[in-house]
Amino acid sequence: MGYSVAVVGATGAVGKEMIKVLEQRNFPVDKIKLLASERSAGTKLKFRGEEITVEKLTPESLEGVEIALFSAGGDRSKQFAPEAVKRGAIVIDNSSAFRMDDDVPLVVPEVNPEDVKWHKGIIANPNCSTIQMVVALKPLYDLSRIKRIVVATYQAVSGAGAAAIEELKAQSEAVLKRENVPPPNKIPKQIAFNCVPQIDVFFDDGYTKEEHKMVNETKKIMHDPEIKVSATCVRVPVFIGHSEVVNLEFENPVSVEDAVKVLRTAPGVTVMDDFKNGIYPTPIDVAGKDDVLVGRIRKDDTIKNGLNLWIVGDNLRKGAALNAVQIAEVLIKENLI
Ligand code: A2P
Ligand code: 11C
Repeated sequence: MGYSVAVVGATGAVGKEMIKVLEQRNFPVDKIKLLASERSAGTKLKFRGEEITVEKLTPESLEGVEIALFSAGGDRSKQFAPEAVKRGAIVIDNSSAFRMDDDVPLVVPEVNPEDVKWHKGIIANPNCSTIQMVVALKPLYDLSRIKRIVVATYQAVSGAGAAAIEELKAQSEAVLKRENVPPPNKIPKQIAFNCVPQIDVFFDDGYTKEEHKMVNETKKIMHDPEIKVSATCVRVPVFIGHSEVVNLEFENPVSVEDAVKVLRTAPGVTVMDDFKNGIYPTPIDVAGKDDVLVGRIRKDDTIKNGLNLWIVGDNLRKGAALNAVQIAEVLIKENLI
């Protein structure tokens, strides 16, 4: 038996990946609805070889849907997720609209799958940079509580959506052809051949919204409000794959050997760490992969119980579409749908 599934934001960078992941994982879909804005209504996208017409997202378009995967931006989620729930759907929402609500679970299946049980219609999918970090940190946290995380990210443009991918392409072509570079639009400064230390808007404390998300979401997913997180988020000219430099301070000593050992068997993690042979992951290695790749695992001798790591994840896949579909799979496994 399958389910009636809707992908909301089906024409976007994450929405398209959701369709692909549903196909690739053979998710039990009986009926699929592909919803987007009026601009895309009438266009066709393929699902399992069949052409499906994209419909305009309206409250009525959500009628009969059992599982709704939302990735059409926070405003659409705020407006339409309650409409889907009212009509009997469970919403898995990739936006930041509900993530910090007390009655909405924020779930990464490798870390806190049990939280799906208390959902009240909406389950939030965390931010991509948070997801890949906690997938790699949970097995280490289980060795010894992590007291403090200092993270710097190197985030791909696809995190800012399909238009940002086009922005990097167009700007890069213009630079190489020595033409006028199209002005910044989705990314606040020129991203071609550049790095931009601003993702999303600034808050009054000088940190960006993306940095706040990494702090707050990590505490909620890890069930540890005391964990200290200091984040700096940077956009880099990469199409797919977020990278993170992560410095950890543990309560008790954790050796490099123990960290590698536990990460080698951790769900959703692949260790690529052999510096003597030049082995470590890069975004190109992770694009299209399900696992988070971890390398450069080494001791930080400047603090008590410190480790440094390099974590790379496909932001559209584990960072968004795959994690959302995995949440739906947990719901099915737990008979919650
Ligand atoms: P559309 O392609 O019709 O604009 P991305 O994150 O890659 O920019 O994608 C955003 C997704 O959200 C797209 O599928 C986009 O549809 C969808 N979207 C944007 N605005 C709306 C809206 N007002 N109603 C429904 N879907 C929307
Ligand atoms: C980026 N992490 O790379 C952002 C995109 O809260 O889901 C995801 C925003 C979010 O731009």
